[in-house]
Amino acid sequence: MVYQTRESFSKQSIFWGETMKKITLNVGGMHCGSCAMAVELVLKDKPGVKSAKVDYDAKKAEVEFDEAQVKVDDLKKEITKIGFTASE
Ligand SMILES: [Cu+2]
Repeated sequence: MVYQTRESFSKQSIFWGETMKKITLNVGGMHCGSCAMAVELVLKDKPGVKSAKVDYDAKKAEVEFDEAQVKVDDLKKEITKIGFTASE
């Protein structure tokens, strides 16, 4: 069955609550809104990332992720992989 039981759903929620982290990264090298969009997309694509919001004007990326699945360094790596810089 593809349906999730109520039990497994609540377990998952507890799990998320314990290991969820929200960080803001400084992103360098963006020169327009589509750069920001590209950064946002690679972050969102990363398993374990719950949400990603990149502010082009502020040059910052706000990422909510599950520390049990993905590390800050992995997120930074994804950003540098597509040609930008990332620092905490
Ligand atoms: Cu651009």
